[in-house]
Amino acid sequence: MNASLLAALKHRLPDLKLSTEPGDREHFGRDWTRRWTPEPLAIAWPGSVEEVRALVRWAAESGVAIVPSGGRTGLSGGAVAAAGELVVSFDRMKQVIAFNPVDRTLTVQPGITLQAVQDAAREHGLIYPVDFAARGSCQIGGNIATNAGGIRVIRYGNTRQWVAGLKVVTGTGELLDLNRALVKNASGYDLRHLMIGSEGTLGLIVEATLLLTDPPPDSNVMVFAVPAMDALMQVFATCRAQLTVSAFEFFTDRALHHVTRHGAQRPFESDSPFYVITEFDAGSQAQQDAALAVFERCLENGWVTDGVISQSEAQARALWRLREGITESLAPHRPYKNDISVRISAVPAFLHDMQELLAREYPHFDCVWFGHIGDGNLHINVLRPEGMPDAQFISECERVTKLLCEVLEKHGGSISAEHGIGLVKKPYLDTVRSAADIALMRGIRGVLDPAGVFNPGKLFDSTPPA
Ligand code: 2HG
Ligand code: ZN
Repeated sequence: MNASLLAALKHRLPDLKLSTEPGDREHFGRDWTRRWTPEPLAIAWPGSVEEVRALVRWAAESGVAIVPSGGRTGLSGGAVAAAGELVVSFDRMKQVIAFNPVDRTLTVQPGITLQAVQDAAREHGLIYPVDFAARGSCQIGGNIATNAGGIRVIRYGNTRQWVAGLKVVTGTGELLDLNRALVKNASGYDLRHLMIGSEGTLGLIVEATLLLTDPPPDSNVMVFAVPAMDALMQVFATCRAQLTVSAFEFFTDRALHHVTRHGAQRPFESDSPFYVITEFDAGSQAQQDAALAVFERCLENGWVTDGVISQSEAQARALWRLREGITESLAPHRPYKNDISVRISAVPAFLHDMQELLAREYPHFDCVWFGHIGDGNLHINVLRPEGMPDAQFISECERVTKLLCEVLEKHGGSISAEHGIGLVKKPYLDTVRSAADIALMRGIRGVLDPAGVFNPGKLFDSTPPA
């Protein structure tokens, strides 16, 4: 069956680069979730928009599912191919197509890494401000498909804010040119925004025009030791009132424990239950003085017990490593990940309920908290206790995630802030989206992808549960 399908594909598209090598199937069939066994039919590397269109038409006619593949750094199983799908990788489509200095846009192919986009923007004296630790491996097509967030959302917003135009191939092989990078465009539904965050279920992004902006003034980084959970938001309010903040992140002593064992330098001699890291404009003496004043104010009020301000770019990078290195340092424990959000104003009450829930339900588990607290977005990683079988660990975590959904419901939050729903959070989608919402999403998916080719089984099932 597989052999005849692939023979038919090769016959239709003789120049398409394809592989069924076990190493490729293993590599391209999974993302960072590592929960599913990769079982793709094959990997395809189209080299042009026309090849993508032809490939999609063939898949729709042949009933073959497609898993769009970016850098596969996702944490929700959105890029997993565990059911005989054809993985479509954009590794061969990674060029900068154009830079427009007047529009201040960069037009790129989907397979370009975030790092390469940032570098290309800098070559023109501008920045692409979306940023996160996976920048070297993740691809812009995947960033857009998941509306990726990251560490500077507090200042610059999510990926959505930076997408001026998109070209997308739908499930019938049609090519849509969405918004034409216009600043103003009041000509009906903005389908570009429907594509952003659709997790590869509505179309394949084959080109994106990204907005760029001016680089910020020089910045500094401060890390504070915070003695109590309640003080976190006091520190945040003080920083935000006095400084131009571009990042405000937190992590706990457990996160520090893991990241320092993984090579990061301890910031302070003594321990603290919480830490925050903030990046702020420090181009002028007045801005630097303001940072010192923030530190003193927080110290006087007992909101922080220690602090360090970067004195060089190298030190800023070393401090960032404390936060950016956490995910990698936890990876050997194959954690169960939660990526949740509440409104910023709900963070203090939510933190209390969460702490209480986790202490009650996971007394013997190592739960590591960190994240973008300035955006109301927390990452809670539950580490797999040594020796606990996979199935037991997952079912234990899923039981607690159901309880977590109740807490989220109470505080009006979301089960996914920036990682997407994919396969991992699919069972909980209906706790944060209404039945009417999901029915509408299902309808939209059916219109754009009538044969159900794109990422079936991800986000929600194409037919409602009986
Ligand atoms: C981060 O903020 C990423 O570092 C990964 O979103 C979060 O590993 C995680 O849970
Ligand atoms: Zn994050």
